Amino acid sequence: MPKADSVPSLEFMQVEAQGEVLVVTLDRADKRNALSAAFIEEIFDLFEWVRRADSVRAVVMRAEGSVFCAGLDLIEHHLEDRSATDFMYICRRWHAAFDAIQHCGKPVVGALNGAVVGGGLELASAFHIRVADPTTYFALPEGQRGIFTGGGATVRVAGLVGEARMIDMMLTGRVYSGEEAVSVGLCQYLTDGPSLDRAMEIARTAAQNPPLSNFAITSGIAHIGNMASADAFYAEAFIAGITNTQPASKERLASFMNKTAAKVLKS
Ligand code: 1HE
Repeated sequence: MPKADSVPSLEFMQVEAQGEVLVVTLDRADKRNALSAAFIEEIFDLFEWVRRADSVRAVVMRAEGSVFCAGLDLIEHHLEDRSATDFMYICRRWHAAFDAIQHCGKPVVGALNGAVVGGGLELASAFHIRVADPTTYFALPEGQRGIFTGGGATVRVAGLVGEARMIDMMLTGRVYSGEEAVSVGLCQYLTDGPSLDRAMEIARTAAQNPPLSNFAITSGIAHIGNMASADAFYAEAFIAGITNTQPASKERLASFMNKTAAKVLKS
């Protein structure tokens, strides 16, 4: 695979490298960052690039404006008057784009604010870590809109909150926020101030891990989750065989043996 050259040209996002952390900003605030078909293609292209960019060790995704992401561009969808086959193809592109995020090999941290709804939650559920602020709320309004999730929620959101909660969210439009959102698994962190500061801290911390370890953690666990236990144990051993014998792990283990490595202490 060729190394990454320049960042692909972007209409709906901005990117800025802050050291080893790439900050990606959803930049369609006038439409509440609704995801049009072209926006989804851009996400796919950007994360295919992230995967190859050695200079990027972690990603933070944030949004411009008061809403993280309002999901599917409902107006485009309505005006396009798509056939079932057309929309199946659109969903497959969403799956490809969000898979490109989840499996880019680098930790992706969401700095969330405002509504994270419908396809916006499908996007956020492809991140490895979600940080919410006091304005953040999560919902799946598909039932009310007379549609169904098509961007991977049946796998990723059900994986986070469980099938029963997801069905409730879709049938009733139930909204989760604050500590409740943390407790049901929609996000791992809730901040008093802007979620971006905490997301950057988390991304910088994760960026210090060896790239191969981060690749294994961000991709391996999700893949293993799809396997029967005997295969899962085998795959775990295989991943650990490669990761736990890498040069970067040998250096770190030597520094533990020499008592120069940090201990694991209660904070
Ligand atoms: C949009 C969209 C959109 C806003 N598609 N244009 N998603 C939803 O059901 C959520 C729909 N949106 C909302 O409920 C509200 O817009 C929000 C709560 C997110 C934000 O409210 P607010 O008052 O800040 O903004 P607004 O006045 O409603 O919208 C501002 C503009 O954004 C307006 O455009 P304008 O040209 O009239 O200024 C809106 O039309 C536009 N806008 N949301 C298109 N979603 C793969 S299947 C996935 C299935 C789903 O994602 S279902 C969930 C869809």
